[in-house]
Amino acid sequence: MHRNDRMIIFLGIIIVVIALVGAAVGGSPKVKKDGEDEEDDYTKWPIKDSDVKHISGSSSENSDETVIFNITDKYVLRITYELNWLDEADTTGLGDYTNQPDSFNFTVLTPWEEAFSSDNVFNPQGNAGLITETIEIPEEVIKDGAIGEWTLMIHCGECGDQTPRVSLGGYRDIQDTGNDWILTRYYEFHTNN
Ligand SMILES: [Ca+2]
Ligand SMILES: [Ca+2]
Repeated sequence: MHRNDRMIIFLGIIIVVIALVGAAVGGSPKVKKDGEDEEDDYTKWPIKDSDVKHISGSSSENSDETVIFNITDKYVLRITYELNWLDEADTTGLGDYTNQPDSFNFTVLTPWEEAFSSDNVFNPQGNAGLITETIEIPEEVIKDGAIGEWTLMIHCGECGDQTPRVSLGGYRDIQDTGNDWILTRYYEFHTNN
């Protein structure tokens, strides 16, 4: 073997050793460690309440409306959606009517494409209706799974008509064709800001 060949092999070995030492000391393993620290530490960060968002709308009897909320925060723990509606007042005057209850339900489609459906709820006669759904974010998607679009499908079901309190005089039901509503959203998340 020539002296030059030995020198080339020697330099080659030196380069490989430098590369291996460099990878062990710095480079990608260090970046991964930072990521792991953040994953471990977020549970120690304070829990903050998000702002409260309201969207109002209106539904016809037996129809669906879609509402989209966006989230940009990481480490969301749980998110709550509330649907409120107040059936129109009983009609008085020429006749005396009772406005029978209306019904609603809603389905939440998460950014990780899981669906949660509420019960179908009738408002108590003469009082506001309320449906509350709180979704706990699964641990495997807690880092950033809540980021993105949350789709709410609001279903207005049967709407009870205004019925005469006394059926004398030929009074007929007054049709109730739907209802206005307010959808509210808020959530809790860990943050170090
Ligand atoms: Ca009604
Ligand atoms: Ca109504």
